[in-house]
Amino acid sequence: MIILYSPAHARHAPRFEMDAELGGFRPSPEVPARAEAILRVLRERGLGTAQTPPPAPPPLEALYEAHDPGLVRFLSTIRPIWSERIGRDVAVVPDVFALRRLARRPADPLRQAGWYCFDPQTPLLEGTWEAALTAAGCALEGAQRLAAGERLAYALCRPPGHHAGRDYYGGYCYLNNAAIAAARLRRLGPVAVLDVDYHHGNGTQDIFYGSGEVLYVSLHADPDTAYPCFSGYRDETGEGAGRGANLNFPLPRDTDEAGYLAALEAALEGIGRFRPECLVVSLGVDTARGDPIGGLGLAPESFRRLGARVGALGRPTLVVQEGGYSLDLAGPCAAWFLEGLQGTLAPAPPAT
Ligand code: SP5
Ligand code: ZN
Repeated sequence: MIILYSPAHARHAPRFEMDAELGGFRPSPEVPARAEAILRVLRERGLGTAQTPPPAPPPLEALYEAHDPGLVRFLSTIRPIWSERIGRDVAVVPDVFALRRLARRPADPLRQAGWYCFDPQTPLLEGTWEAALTAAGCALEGAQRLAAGERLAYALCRPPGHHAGRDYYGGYCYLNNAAIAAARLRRLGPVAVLDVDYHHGNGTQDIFYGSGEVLYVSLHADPDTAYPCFSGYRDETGEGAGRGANLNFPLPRDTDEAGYLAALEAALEGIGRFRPECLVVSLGVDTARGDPIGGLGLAPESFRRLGARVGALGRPTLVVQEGGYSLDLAGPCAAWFLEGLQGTLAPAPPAT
């Protein structure tokens, strides 16, 4: 299997995050060891090795398909400005956030942090931009491979992407890797994005909310009790040309494998009706039982059955890594999913 991975992800290594439930700081769960653990297990299981040389960063125009140039400019330039103004090297984390009702973007780059960022858990560190850019490059390269006729590619992206919107970032995400890939694939025909991360992909939903060419379908923990807390409800179904092209399946906290598979059937039915040319899967494995920040009732082997069901759609598929925070579980869960998917994703029918 094609595995797109860049060691540059390790340039982004957050150490702490603010945790409201704890009332203080705790070690960040979104660490370089996550991607390394996943890659190691894929290699051990013979699923493939990372491509060398690693994918190059994408051109800016590819980012602008999913993001506002103002966000891209902010992310790529703020670090030295921030350090210079504060007088030492500190993480870019805002302490005031715009609600964007009768609000306008401030001119001061330090104040812009609170305009673009929506939570205090997504620091901009010295290597963050480089890591985010190469993650987007991995996803985009995966899209190019599908465009060139491949049936399956896996982009081992880190940092993840699905919480990043057109003009905001947060939830450990800076650039929306899956959305950037989906925007590229849209040239081939209608695209479906299936998001199975524990958390609702508010960014991806938002980016394509008014688009009838990209269907967004998400299974996630009920936003009434889970991050990102303010979106992911069933009645969010798209707007304008995108009306009906957004499907949310919020799940109760105690959802087991049977409950999950039942929701997945409904999600796949929605995708089938849309008749996409190709599929992007936002693969978060933070749904695994025992994940430190998510966790539904899924065992590692459950992911093989999920993957097999998704593969049965029979469309060329790009899998993009999102969350999954247990260093022991993330590798096996991703591997099972990809094995299941590969097993049922039939080779392309011969051209006639
Ligand atoms: C890509 C992705 O999975 N982003 C998730 C970002 C979640 N950040 C907020 C986590 C807060 C979790 N607090 C729960 C503590 C559990 N004991
Ligand atoms: Zn997640």
